[in-house]
Amino acid sequence: MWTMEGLGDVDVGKTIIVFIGPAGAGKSSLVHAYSRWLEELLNYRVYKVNLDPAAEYTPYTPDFDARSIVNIHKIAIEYGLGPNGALVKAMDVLASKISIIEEAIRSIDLDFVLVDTPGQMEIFIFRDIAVKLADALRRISRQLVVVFVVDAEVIRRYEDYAFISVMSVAIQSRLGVDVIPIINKVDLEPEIDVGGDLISDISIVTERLKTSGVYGEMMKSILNIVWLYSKAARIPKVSAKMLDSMEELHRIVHELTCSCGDLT
Ligand SMILES: Nc1nc2c(ncn2[C@@H]2O[C@H](COP(=O)(O)OP(=O)(O)OP(=O)(O)O)[C@@H](O)[C@H]2O)c(=O)[nH]1
Ligand SMILES: [Mg+2]
Repeated sequence: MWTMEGLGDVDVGKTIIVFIGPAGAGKSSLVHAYSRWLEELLNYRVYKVNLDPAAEYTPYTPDFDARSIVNIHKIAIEYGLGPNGALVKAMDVLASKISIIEEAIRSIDLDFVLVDTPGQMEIFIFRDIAVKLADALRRISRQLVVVFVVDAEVIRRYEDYAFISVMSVAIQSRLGVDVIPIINKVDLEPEIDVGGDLISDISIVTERLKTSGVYGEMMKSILNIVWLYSKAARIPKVSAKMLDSMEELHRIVHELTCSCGDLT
């Protein structure tokens, strides 16, 4: 432990990775796959956090589980809410109990903490919980990144790549945390040729955008700004199912958290 001005005690040993992404993109599967890869291949000790109170099933066994402090079924009945309303309420209850989550993560002495978030990404990201969680995690460790998981089946055009790049930077600016976009389920789309290595040259992406006119110009301008500020200059293409390219994800996580820096 060491002290950094304004942040109090900061644990330099713990790397925290928060998985955010649209419903069904593979966040929980990635927490499972990446934790297994870290544990079995590199002998790291990994703490798994489930922050989805509505999860019926997780492929991994959570070490900390939001379902132990928020009961979404009780909330739905008590407040007379439907599934989305109950999840919004559950997220707000969770935000009010952030100190419990913070204390649980702070107190464990492990190498990695992987945090799984709810499928309804907008309910997480647009509520207080996301900002409070980022603040709490920053107090615990400065080795903190968000992985923004997108399904390979929705990345078909360079415009789609542009969209996820913009989303990543938007999440980065809301949470104040570096964001790594990743494309999951590449086993279903092995021929995908958008993203990956090509994006290390922004001009390739902007040249291949098909959108013309004012929206095309807007997209190019936005991409150039995004390029200036995005932290990860590559988008790893992985498969949680096949445990494919976990090392590529790990390399980018390491580059962003170790202050050693080559992101190109
Ligand atoms: N083919 C393939 N399927 C995958 C992969 N990763 C996840 N899946 C499948 O995609 C579905 C959704 O995966 P989850 O891990 O539950 O995704 P999630 O983002 O946690 O979903 P929610 O929390 O419900 O939003 C499941 O049926 C997974 O088995 C992958 O790399 N390849
Ligand atoms: Mg999930």
